[in-house]
Amino acid sequence: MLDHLIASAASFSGDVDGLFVLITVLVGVWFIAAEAMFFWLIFRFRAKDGEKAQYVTGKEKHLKKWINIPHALVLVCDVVIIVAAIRVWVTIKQTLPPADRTVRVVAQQWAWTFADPGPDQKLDTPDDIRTTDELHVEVGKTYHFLLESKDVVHSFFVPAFRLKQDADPGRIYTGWFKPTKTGSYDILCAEICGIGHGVMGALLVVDTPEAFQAWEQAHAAETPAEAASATESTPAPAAGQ
Ligand SMILES: [Cu+2]
Repeated sequence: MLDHLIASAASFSGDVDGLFVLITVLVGVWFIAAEAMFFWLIFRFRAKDGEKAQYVTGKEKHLKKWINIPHALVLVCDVVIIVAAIRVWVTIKQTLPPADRTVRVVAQQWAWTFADPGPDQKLDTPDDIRTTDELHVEVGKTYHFLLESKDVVHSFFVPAFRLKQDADPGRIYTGWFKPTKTGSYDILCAEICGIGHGVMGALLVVDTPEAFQAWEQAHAAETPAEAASATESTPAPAAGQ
């Protein structure tokens, strides 16, 4: 709905935009009504020659309705906003649709590192594809992310997905998203986390299935070699220790 301002690239980003528009319209209507009433009263009851000013307390019944009726209507609007907000919250935060793929997202001062499960689709295996400041995902697939922080509180923020989740050290948060539009989108840190907070950005690349497969093959090919050479250079623990 707001994708002419900022790309809307996840299955739930339209829900967040809908909520944003709903709140803006409801608050906007009341703002305009209140300001219009305010200026009309100023104009209508402005100082006039021969007319004495009067003090109106608003306590009389016929005046009180000007407070009570708008008050009740504003409360109805509040309930509408709360119900709509809870529905979106449940979709994004309380629901975990089955994953096609699970990635790990690690925040630290001041970078993002990612682990894609690689061809075997399992994390923490030798064919994992580890990247820094760039996450590749496939369009139309449901992803789970396991979000953690190595040091302080960060926040995983993908504006195009309308997704934001704090990362606290010592905890692993599981969340989800489903990219719906290919392209490159920003990943930002949305929690002040030190001097490098402002430059703690990364790129989220939503690939077509073909492009993702090509990326996976290219990187999975180089990762086991690196892993193998790393294993070779690590001295084997001495027997008995
Ligand atoms: Cu941060």
